[in-house]
Amino acid sequence: MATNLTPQYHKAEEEYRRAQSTADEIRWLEIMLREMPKHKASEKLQSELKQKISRAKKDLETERKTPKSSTAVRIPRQGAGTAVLIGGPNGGKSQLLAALTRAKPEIADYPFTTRTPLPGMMQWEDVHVQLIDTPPITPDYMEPYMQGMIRGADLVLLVADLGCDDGIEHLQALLDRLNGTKTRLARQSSLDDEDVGLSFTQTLLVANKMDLPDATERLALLHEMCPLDLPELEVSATAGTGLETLRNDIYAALDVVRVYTKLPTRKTADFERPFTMRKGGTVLDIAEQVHQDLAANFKHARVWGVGMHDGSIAKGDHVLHDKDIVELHTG
Ligand SMILES: Nc1nc2c(ncn2[C@@H]2O[C@H](COP(=O)(O)OP(=O)(O)O)[C@@H](O)[C@H]2O)c(=O)[nH]1
Ligand SMILES: [Mg+2]
Repeated sequence: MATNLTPQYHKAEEEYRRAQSTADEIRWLEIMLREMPKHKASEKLQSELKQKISRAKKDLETERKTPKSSTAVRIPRQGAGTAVLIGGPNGGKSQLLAALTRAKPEIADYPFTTRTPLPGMMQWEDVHVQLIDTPPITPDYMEPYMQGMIRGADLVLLVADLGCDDGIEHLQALLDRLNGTKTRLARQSSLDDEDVGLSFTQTLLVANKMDLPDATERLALLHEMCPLDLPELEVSATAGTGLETLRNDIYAALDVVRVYTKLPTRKTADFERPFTMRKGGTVLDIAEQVHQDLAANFKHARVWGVGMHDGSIAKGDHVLHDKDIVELHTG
């Protein structure tokens, strides 16, 4: 793209992708338009954005005329990122949450044991990732809040049940169900350029119950019956196989770096509580996380880590790396 888009624009675009209501969509689209540099090269983008805003406003009007009961279920984001477990009934979503976190979901071999979303925190080295267990998606029913949960997540763990012959059918039904919405699964999170509100969330296919007989044959059949362009991992939630790799893959998919902060008055950094942010994030992004005032009054930082001589001075736009140590100075 020839247009130079600001970091604020990209942030607004990311929020727009996660938007869970039409009103939210409009809000972020308007910020994107405001942040867009106004010159010849961006005219096309500007007019596209204006069209999206006017279409979204029409949608909002229609929604207001046909009010639905409130459907949003919001679980506050916590940790380095959020991964949502979804799947048909009995695939082992709750078992996976129990195996990867300290949460204690109800696990049973009959459908709809899980009725409300349940979060748990998964540890990865010295950081935590939020996992959310959810009720099943079936041809007859999908909880109205599921779309918002998927859109808002950093990662979806699509759980396939390879322990029984119905597993493939369940998976196909779930995909059909989602294909009827503006919330879809894909290799990478993105927004559709043309279709307003069509949002893709990065997904990992978790082939579960690989300990059971015929699971391998069923997986081959799954590939044949519903070819998915998704990275995939074979696990057994009960036997524990593949779970270490799953942990690593979940963390890696978040694409974050850890940064430790150090007070100027202290000799060592606070290694207990790393801050995390998307790869490519800067010293100023960390300052904002630590405290608004710190970002507002930021003068410079000293950085220990990749490409920096110990404690050398860095500006706000210095890009940080995993395990860098930052000392923030205000003026
Ligand atoms: N053999 C085997 N059984 C599993 C595995 N994961 C889950 N289960 C069993 O499958 C049933 C459904 O599990 P649950 O986690 O409640 O499924 P959910 O409906 O997707 O949450 C329970 O009886 C689990 O013990 C697995 O990897 N192998
Ligand atoms: Mg469950």
